Amino acid sequence: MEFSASEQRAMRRALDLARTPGVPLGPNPRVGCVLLDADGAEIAEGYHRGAGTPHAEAAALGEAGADARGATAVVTLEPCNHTGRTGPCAQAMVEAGVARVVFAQPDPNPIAAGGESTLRAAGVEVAFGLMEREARALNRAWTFGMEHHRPFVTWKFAATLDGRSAAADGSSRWVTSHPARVDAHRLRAQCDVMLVGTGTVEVDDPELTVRDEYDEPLAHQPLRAVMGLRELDPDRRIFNDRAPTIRLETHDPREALDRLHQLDRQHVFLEGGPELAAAFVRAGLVDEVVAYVAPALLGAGTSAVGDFGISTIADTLRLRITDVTTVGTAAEANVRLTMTPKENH
Ligand code: AOF
Ligand code: ZN
Repeated sequence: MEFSASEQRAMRRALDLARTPGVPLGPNPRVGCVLLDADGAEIAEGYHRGAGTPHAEAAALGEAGADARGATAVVTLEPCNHTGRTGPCAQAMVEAGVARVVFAQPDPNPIAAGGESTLRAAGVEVAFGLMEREARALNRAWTFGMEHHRPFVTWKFAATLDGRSAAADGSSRWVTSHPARVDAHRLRAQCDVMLVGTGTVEVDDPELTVRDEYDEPLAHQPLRAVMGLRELDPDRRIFNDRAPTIRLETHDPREALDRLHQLDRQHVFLEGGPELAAAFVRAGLVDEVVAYVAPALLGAGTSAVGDFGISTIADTLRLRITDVTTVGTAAEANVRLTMTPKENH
């Protein structure tokens, strides 16, 4: 499909708008929209500010008013076709007299999809696929959830060079450096649930809140979830009032993810311990691995992941590296490896 230079510029702007800091994550996607006049000049723009607020298209149409007649709408996501928390955007565009719609990503939400055909049926010209990769990346977890009917799972761990997350006596504070831990909090903040096993709650007593570099909790906290059947002391820090916490009383990762999906959660940050990680790996339910590796050796102690059923080298679970970054400097330098499970041939 053909896109003009002004449409390309507008899509870049729409992607930036969608990324506006402070927009709450999930359960809705991040969306941006720019309206252009017949000469390709910008008339109006809008972006989505979180569930229940107007969609990006509605915001832009509202700003444009009567000027929307004959305009080209450039949107990061296919305009919706449903009446949900707000009205259908495809219909609103038709009514406003929009002449052409360019969108990046087709809507993977079966309830909202169909905007393209509604627009075409009303005589609006439609083109899509412009910067689709960027748009999908912007709503990676949301898109994944729509397509797989479960949340995206990032398993994060911190380990020494020999893959250990705790010493032989159980002590684990700290394996990685302060900058690496601050970086992990930044990633936590991008998820909407942090998951640990009952064993980790008992042994490590993590608070599992998201904190800034001064160790102050952020205003918005993801949900905390504890998986497993063991009874837990209600005085554990994870049950404090700094963030909501739920219990997932199962040992089955699939069941836990189903439950989180029902709760509209899209991105699970799996934080340990080794048994929980092993259960997810064994079930094939890890979609991304983020490993913080410290240039340190323990020689004994608990490894980051427990036994998940591999006994011979030919069966090694191999991952593909998507990013390697050094976090911190000098004595505080650690390496962050981001990986995806490689399809076994
Ligand atoms: C958004 N913001 O800017 C656009 C969306 O929960 P609702 O009723 O507001 O509908 C959400 C669905 O609408 C969403 O899953 C997506 O398919 C579509 N488009 N959603 O939250 C927007 N354009
Ligand atoms: Zn809409």
